Amino acid sequence: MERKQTNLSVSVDVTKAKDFLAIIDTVGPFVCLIKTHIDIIEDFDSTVIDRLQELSKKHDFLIFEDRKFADIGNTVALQYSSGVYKIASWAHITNAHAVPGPSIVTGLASIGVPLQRGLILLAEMSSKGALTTGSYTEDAVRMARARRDFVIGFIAQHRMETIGASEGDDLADEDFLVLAPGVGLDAKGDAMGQQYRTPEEVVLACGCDIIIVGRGIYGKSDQLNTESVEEQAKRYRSAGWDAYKKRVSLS
Ligand code: 5BU
Repeated sequence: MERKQTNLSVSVDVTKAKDFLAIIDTVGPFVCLIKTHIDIIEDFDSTVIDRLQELSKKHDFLIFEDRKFADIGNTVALQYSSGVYKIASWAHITNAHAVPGPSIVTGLASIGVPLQRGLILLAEMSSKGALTTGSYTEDAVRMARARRDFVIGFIAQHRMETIGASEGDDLADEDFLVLAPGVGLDAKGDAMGQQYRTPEEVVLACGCDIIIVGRGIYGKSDQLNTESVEEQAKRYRSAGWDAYKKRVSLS
């Protein structure tokens, strides 16, 4: 983030490998992180991963597969390491629901720690009516604190620092990343329950670190317009980074 002066992560939710790679090559210079849903690519084969890894080196960004694991430890270890996608072999970061309890982190860590991967826990979701509130969020934060060798942060809508802390907990050196999806400068939501807030609200008012932006950058049209993608990436990058600089100058 510091090296490239950006806290923008682009979520590349398109179904054709060609569009997927074209968007990443276009936004690459402006992001710290590319977020993928690799299972929505219709013409997937292993060359897509080779190319994605090349782009990660070319543009200096990390890869985050938004897999949202949610099963028992043994199953998630298999899903993370094996199958068609072999996520652990290429995704620097992945994420998991807290719903199965600490065993999901144990299962994923058995694969991810030896590969120096990082895990994000879902503490709060952006969708309307999400059940990730109150004691659920607190327990997700406690699960993260218990595995700081592997859990590097949260998907959340607010800073999580003091949430779920008990008296006597030493939080002084705690520095979890907070990644916020549901970010848009032009729309307030979509027709399927997504809710958008601006980078200013998310980063400055609520203390999140990284903004995750999908359709705000590449729109919905079938025709990819790389000029407009580049323009939007620059726009979100400066909105996100300005809000971040303001926040750190206040703290
Ligand atoms: P959008 O096009 O900016 O709405 O895409 C948001 C992306 O973030 C999309 O890939 C979702 O799967 C992802 N997401 C989210 O929107 N909200 C959440 O709480 C989580 C992930 Br977790």
